Amino acid sequence: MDDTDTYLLRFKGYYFERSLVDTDLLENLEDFEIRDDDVFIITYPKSGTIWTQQILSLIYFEGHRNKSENVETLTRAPFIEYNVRRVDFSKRASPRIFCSHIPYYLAPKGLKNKKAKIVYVYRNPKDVLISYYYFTNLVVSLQATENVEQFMKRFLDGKVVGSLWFDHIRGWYEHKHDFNILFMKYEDMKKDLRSSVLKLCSFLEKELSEEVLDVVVRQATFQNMKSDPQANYDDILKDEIGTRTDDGHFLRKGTVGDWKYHLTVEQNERFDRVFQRNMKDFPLKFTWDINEE
Ligand code: PPS
Repeated sequence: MDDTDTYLLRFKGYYFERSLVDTDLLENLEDFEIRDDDVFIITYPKSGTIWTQQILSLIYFEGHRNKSENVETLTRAPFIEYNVRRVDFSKRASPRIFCSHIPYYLAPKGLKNKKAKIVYVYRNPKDVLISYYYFTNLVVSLQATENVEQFMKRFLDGKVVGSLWFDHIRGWYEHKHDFNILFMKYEDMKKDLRSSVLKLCSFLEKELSEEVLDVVVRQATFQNMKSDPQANYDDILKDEIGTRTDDGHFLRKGTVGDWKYHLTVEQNERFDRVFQRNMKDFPLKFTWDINEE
């Protein structure tokens, strides 16, 4: 473990959130016991993690859909590295859903037998940047910055939880053949949630009736999640993570292209140059604007 930062903990070249990370788990991550029917949601921060947690919780658990069980998505689909509730994962019933921001090279080796499934959700990095800027200013466990410029420098230096966005997505994509992995794009989910849920169901080998599918789609919209205490993380934010102000939310805006209201022309061009340098020849295409085809 490297001790260089108040907010960040560097482990094997990757930054974790210091105050929340389970360091024992990190040391033993490679040997974390994987079951064949485990499902992992893997993301770079601010790319649609809690949205996907909610979708999978709705797909898998009837008690989540009809709210007969009062269980939050974080309990249905806990982070492995941020096990804030100190759950004994080995005692969880199957199928287990987990989520994580880990890079491909820290993945438990049991994921490489390609039985357990991974859903990797990605989002255009300019929206990630803006979402992350607001989030780091909101939660006490992350370092605040004075303006977008300051945060953008950190982000492009990879001096944030999740390290460099470019490395995260490239790493997982270029090693996709080592895993049983589906790539989902945030903007596609936004554009057509129903088709995205169907795509997920097909990968997860879950067949839902039309009525159940309707319920999943309805309960996974931004508006419904925002007002749903089971899904919106508001209590977790307030009681377990801690915020600097009272008016911030995990579910902030949930749109595509918010970066246009925040980046100056110069910042945008600078971002584009770094993006081109890092992502040229990268096969996945990104959606920067909701009006794009
Ligand atoms: S975290 O902290 O890494 O777990 O954050 P993460 O959940 O990955 O990302 C948070 C952003 O996802 C948006 N979000 C949604 N967008 C559209 N529809 C739904 N249902 C939804 N749920 C969460 C959330 O609003 C954050 O994006 P911003 O742009 O900040 O609003």
